[in-house]
Amino acid sequence: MPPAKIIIDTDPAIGLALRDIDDALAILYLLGLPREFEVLGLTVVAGNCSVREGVRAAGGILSAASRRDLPVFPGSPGRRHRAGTPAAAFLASTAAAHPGEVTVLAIGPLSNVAAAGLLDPGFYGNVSRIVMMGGAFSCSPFGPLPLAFEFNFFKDPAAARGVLAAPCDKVLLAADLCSQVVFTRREVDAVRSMGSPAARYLSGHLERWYRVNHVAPTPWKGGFVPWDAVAAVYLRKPGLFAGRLQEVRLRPGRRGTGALELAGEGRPSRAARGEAGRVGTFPCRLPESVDARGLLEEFLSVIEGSGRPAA
Ligand SMILES: [Ca+2]
Repeated sequence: MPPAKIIIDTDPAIGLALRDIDDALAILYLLGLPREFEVLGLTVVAGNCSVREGVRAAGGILSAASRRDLPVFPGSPGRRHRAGTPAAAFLASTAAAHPGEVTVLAIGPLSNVAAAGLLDPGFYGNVSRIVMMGGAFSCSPFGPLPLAFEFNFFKDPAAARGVLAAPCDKVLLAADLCSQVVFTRREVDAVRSMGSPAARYLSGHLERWYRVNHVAPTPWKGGFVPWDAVAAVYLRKPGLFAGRLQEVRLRPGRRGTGALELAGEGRPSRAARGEAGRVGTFPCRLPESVDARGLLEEFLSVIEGSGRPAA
């Protein structure tokens, strides 16, 4: 079988102080599997970093994987997703050139993906599916508050809504699911002991990010959540996840926070009733639990070979 075509839409911030490194983990994982995944290019969106910072970080990640041949396209600089970016044009034209074949792995705010949908009304019909990391049902990085929050959807709620409403197959890896996986001292040390180019590149970044999280008041103890890498592993090992197709919506009145709810959950608020026609519910495949140990082992086994020349 030929490798599956993928575009990774990303906000890679690795190398910037106190910023998450999870996009780099996801990208290096997939680039470590060239027989299974053909990464056609990276599209960069503002989120964890500016577009300019993200393009620079993407270059470093591709160098670590010996894949500087891959194109990187700058995309939307912020909340107002603009159709006229190189990233949106690449997403739309590539999907159109390979109808039904391209998976979009969206691991940043959804501005670029939404922009591609505006640029080409056929975009969502052309993609194979959109696998996105975003939204939260009850999870919050701010400790034990009853306040669901998720960064990717928070950064561009209009784009999130647009992509959730897209008429194509969608897989939603929400923060609640991803936070079942914690990258601990054990995994940091495992990467440090590896000799692959990807592992050597990641080792210092993992150590720093681990230490930042060790003192941060997050609800997950003993390490950090490798958010985007969870979504990347889903592409190869969906069997590690359990879930089903569900009707999802942005929580009425809280649409700017990335808070989600399942359709029919709870009693509709006055705001929800008033907005019923506009709030909408959207079918998404929704993994709800994951074999965290199996996922980490899978991730480590691929990183151990990532960036080595193909045999
Ligand atoms: Ca990201």
